Amino acid sequence: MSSPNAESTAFRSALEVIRAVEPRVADAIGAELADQRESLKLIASENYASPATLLAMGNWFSDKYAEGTVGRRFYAGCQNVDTVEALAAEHARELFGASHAYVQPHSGIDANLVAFWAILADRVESPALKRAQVRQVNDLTEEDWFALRRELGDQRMLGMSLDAGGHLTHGFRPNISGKMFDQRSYGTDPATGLIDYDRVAEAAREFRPLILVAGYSAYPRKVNFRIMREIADSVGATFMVDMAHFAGLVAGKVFTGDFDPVPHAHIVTTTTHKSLRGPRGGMVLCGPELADQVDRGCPMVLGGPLPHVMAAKAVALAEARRPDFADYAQRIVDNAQALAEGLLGRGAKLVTGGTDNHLVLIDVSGYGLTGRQAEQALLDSGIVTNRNAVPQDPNGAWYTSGIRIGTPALTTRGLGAAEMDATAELIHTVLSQTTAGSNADGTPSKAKYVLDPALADKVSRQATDLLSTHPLYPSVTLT
Ligand code: DSN
Repeated sequence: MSSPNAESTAFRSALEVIRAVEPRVADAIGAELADQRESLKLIASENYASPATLLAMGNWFSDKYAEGTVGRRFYAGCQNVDTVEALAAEHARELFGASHAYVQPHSGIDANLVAFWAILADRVESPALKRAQVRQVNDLTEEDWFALRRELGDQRMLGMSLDAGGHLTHGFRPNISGKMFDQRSYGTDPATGLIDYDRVAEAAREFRPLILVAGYSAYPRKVNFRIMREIADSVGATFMVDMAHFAGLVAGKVFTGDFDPVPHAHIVTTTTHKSLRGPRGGMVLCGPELADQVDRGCPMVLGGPLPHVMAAKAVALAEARRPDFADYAQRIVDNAQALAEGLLGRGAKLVTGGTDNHLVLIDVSGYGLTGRQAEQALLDSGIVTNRNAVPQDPNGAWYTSGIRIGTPALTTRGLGAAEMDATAELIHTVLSQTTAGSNADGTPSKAKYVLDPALADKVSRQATDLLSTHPLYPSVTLT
C-alpha cells in the first residue's frame, strides 16, 4: 500500500501542473471529485477506481502507438507497452481462469465488435472478410463493403431484448451490431420477470442463430450459463457472454459454477470499469480456437491500443486478484439485497421482486411516475441514478418506467446494510413525494414533475450526511 500522503501529493501535484496551463481544466477535475464525494452514486455501471489505477493512466504511455500484439507490433519501440499489455493479459487469464485474454478494446462496445468479427471470421467463409482483416476499416472501398455484406449475408444473432435488460450492442438497430446481424430477442417471463430457458431454447430452435448472446445491463438476477451453453450447442451456435456488468462478481467468485460464464462460453467480453473497478475500457476472454481472430481486433475494428489504459488495467486486475476483492464483491451483492429489501419493505415495486446481483430495477409506475420524472427528482435530491426500461415498458426506451440502481460504487466507499436501508428510505421519500406534472395545455407530461424544493434540499443534506461517515478517497486532499 502506498502512503495516504503519497496519494494526496500525487493528485495535488498533477493539478498544479495542469493548472499552470489551463486552470479551467484543473478546476473541473477538482469539481468532479467534489461532486462525486457529495452525491449518492447509484449508477449500476459506475464505480470508483483506486488511486493507483487512476495514476497509471496519466503518463508517457499515452504518447505511444502500438498497433499489433505483444512482440508483434507495427511500430518500433514498443518494449514497455509489451510489458504492461502482457501483464494485464496475464492477470486477466489468472483472475478469470481463461486461456486467452485480449486487453486492447477501448470500451465494451469495442470488445463486443472484436468478438463478433472473430466469430464471423471463424464461422463464415468470406474472402472479403479476410481482406478486411489485413487493412484498416477506413481503407476499405465501397466495393469491399458490398462484398463483405454479400459474403457475410444476414448472419443471425439471438440476444436478450432491450426492455428485458439486454444491451444495445447485442444486435439492436441504433448500434452497428443491429446492422451486421439479423437479430431476434429472447425476453423474460411476464409473470416472474425471469429468463425462461425453455423459451430461449425454443427461440434458438426456430431462429438457428450463428451467435447466442447472454449478458445484460439491467437484469437483476443470475444467469445459468451452463443451460445457455447447452442451448447454443443444440443449434450449433457460438455462445458469447457479455459480462460487463457483473465481471467483478465473477472475479470475486460470487458467481461460480453454472453462473460463471468463463468455463461455459466460447467467448466472453467485458468492460473493466464497472463492478470490476478498473479503468474505463474493455477486454475479451476466449479459448485457443478464437484467440488468433480476437488478436486481430486492432486494426480490424479498433484504433491503436491505449497503452496507458492497458497499464491501468494491469494495476486494477492485480488489485482484483487480492483476497479482499472477493470480500468486496460479496458486499456488493449483500448491499444490493439490503437495498432491495429496504425498498420492498416501504412498498416499492421491483422487477423480479428483488436481486441476486449488483443491481435493482424499480418499476416507478408504482409511484405514478415515468423513469424520466423519477430520475430527475432523485437527482434534485442528490441521488444519482439512471432511468431504464422495464419489461414490456409502455413508456418506451426514452421516458421509461424504471429506475436502475446499483451498489458497486457505494460499496467501494464502504457503505453497508444499515446505510442501504437509509438509502432506500431517501429514495422512497423522494419518489413518494413527487407527482407527475402537466404540459402547458393541461395534458399529462412524461417529463415534468412536481417536487417540493425544500424536501429535495433536505434529502440532499441527508444523503451528504450518510456519505460523510464514508468519505471518498479519504487519503486525497486537494487543498
Ligand atoms: N452504459 C452502460 C450501462 O450503463 O449499463 C452499458 O453500456
